[in-house]
Amino acid sequence: MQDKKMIFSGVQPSGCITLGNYIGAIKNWVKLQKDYRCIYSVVDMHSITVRQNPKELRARALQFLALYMACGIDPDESIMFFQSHVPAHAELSWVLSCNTYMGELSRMTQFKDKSAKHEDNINAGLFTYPVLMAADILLYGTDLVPVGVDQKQHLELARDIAIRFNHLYGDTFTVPEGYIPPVGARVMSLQDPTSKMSKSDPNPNGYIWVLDEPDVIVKKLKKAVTDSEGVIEYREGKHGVNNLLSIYGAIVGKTPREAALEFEGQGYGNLKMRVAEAVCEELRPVQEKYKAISEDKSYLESVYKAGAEKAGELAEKTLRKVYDKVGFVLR
Ligand code: ATP
Ligand code: LTN
Repeated sequence: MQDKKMIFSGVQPSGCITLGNYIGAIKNWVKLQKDYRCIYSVVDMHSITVRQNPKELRARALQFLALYMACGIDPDESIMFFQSHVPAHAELSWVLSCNTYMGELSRMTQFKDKSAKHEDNINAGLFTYPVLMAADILLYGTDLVPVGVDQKQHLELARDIAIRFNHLYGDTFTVPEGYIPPVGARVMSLQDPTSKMSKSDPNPNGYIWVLDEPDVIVKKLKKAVTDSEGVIEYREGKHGVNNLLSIYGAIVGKTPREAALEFEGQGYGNLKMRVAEAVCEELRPVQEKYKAISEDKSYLESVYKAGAEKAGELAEKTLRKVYDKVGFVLR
């Protein structure tokens, strides 16, 4: 067990878990949990970089935990916890922020995108968000971080911070690698297939929620924006069709090009229906499991409490090492 490499990843409870989160991240978390020591967090501290309704945030965080399990994360195999339950995340984040440059953070595209979207609330947390993410990863000696392609830049920053710290203070952190899936690393919005499917999209037709009922999934996919060519091909410029082929491919285990061959000569209506069927089929067991798990509040509590305890122990060890290295008097 101790020889296995470490994995850390998380999703922020800032909306509903979408098909993008599922295909780009969580589906791979499940695959990896047999061969790695995995830690999967509901990163609630990240989500308050955007204003949240406190009551809804609490309910959503619990829902996320239940959904992680419904998607197949097994609490006997992987550690699951709420980020806010392990104080070492905030503590390490402070030390790392003193080793991160303003210039580096200013280059982050997510900061630029989110500050444009939330002009009334460009808070310091939104700016230092990637430092907290680096702390999440570096606390656990993480080797591999399974994420969608939008997180590549943050991951590179986490690597740079680790390398810099190791250079300044001596070998302390494992330098993590990203694990980005070959298909489905960037599921696009169904309404605007040039931008990524996002759980905080104000238009629910842009995303599929993993708990959407089958008829809603069919409706959203029927409305998906395509093009006027009427030809099913995977190629540059066909954003809508490419997206549908990628979603289908990620689910059935084909490349989008292979999927395109399967639908050659058929119409968009048929493609949309086949994608809808595949998505419904994939999500049906998740939805059934979710129903059972979410009703069992004491089970959920036992999972997140045990998770925080195990994660806390590992995190505390790293934090102590870091405090020692930077010259704090040890307790
Ligand atoms: P928000 O809209 O609030 O920024 P989000 O939907 O982008 O949220 P995150 O919590 O930022 O979701 O991401 C969680 C994980 O899901 C990350 O690994 C991220 O890379 C992945 N992910 C998010 N959206 C997509 C997408 N459209 N396609 C593939 N992976 C995605
Ligand atoms: N920033 C990520 C969520 C996240 C994360 C992490 C992912 C926070 N901490 C650590 C991987 C590892 C996002 O998807 N927006």
